[in-house]
Amino acid sequence: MSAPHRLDFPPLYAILDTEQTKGRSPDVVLRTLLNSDVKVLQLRAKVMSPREFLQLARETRALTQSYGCRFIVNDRVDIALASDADGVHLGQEDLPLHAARKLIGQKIIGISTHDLEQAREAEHCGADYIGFGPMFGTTTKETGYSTRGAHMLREVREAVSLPIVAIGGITEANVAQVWRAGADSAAIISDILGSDDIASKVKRILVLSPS
Ligand code: TZP
Ligand code: MG
Repeated sequence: MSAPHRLDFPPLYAILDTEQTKGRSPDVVLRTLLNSDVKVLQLRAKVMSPREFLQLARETRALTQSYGCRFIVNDRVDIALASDADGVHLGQEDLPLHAARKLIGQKIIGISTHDLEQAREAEHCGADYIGFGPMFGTTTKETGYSTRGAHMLREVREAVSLPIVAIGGITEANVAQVWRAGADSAAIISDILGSDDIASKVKRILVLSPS
């Protein structure tokens, strides 16, 4: 089974990781990202209670909607549904795609992939997009995989027609490589959230983008 239509992804896939904001409130960071023309945003909250995560997801839903920004919840189908997010992003150890699809219906499901086989499987099982990485070295997440690099991304690009969101160690300095290798979108956490001036950082990245 494959997804009915191919989603259009903007060049930058922003991730609001509540652990990576350098002490700034998620709300302030969210508003900055939205004012910087971010058009798809994932909320990643690894240490919040489900209740806090849901509260933040509801606030994020309201604000992203008013900016015309797509909103994806990381890991949690229940929170994606309860906050009326546009979709959910699932890793290889999260709820399997077929189970998530039963629950979430036509909403977006993105699947993290790390090799060709996982990418093909995600496409075959009806994912709406895949994440692929880690592209480069990252300390934000212990992925258990060596860096994939532009060469592997190109192979995946040739093998699947789903939108690809590249992730892991992507920065202003290497993001162009990722787009050139065929990623529809680049997901970036630390290079953006670690910046003292998030708005300028996002603008500089978007200026580099092909579209
Ligand atoms: N999944 C694969 S690598 C990664 C995730 C969530 C971390 C990306 O963070 P950064 O800081 O952009 O390398
Ligand atoms: Mg996950």
